[in-house]
Amino acid sequence: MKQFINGVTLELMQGDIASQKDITAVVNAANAELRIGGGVAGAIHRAAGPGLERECQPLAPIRPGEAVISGAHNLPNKYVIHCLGPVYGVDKPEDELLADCYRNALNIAEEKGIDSVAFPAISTGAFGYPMESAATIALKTVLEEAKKLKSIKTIRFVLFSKSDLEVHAAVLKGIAM
Ligand code: AR6
Repeated sequence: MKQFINGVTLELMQGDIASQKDITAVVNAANAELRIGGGVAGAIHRAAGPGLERECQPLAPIRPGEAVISGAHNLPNKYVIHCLGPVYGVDKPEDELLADCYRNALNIAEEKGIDSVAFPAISTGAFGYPMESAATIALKTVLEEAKKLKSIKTIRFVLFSKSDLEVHAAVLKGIAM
């Protein structure tokens, strides 16, 4: 599914965030320590190799809502943007902290002149954020930010399961109407 806003293409697809060959910066659903973990962080660090963790150590720890950028090492991308999502029910206000992740990631990408960014569904795995609420925040934030973007031309959401993709597609349709 694709949508065009202000010269930016917003794409929703099912897939693995660690194998987005045509994307300049992939976003990591990180832990505060920027270490290898499970889920997205595990997939990204395994594909990138140990150099990614080494490069990230001076940047850690990060706070919920914060984003930092590193090289992509053995990933097929140029950069990784690491975002710490809120733990649902713990880090408050969780809706604002989740929106901050998307906003801060896009701002960092703009500062670097990056043309394409791929996001996973931050906080919806180990951190327990309900998929539909998280999708609404993520997509609304990205649509709002898209109006101001200059260098970014493609924003892709890479969702792990078919049902996660369907939830995002339904939410996007609801927002776009
Ligand atoms: N590609 C795309 N999406 C994925 C992938 C993948 N390879 N693997 C999982 N997902 P999570 P969080 C989906 O747990 O909730 C880690 O251990 C997954 O189904 O990766 O922000 C870190 O070390 C879910 O929908 O991130 C942190 O401690 C979404 O990506 C903590 O988990 C996010 O799941 C971060 O938790």
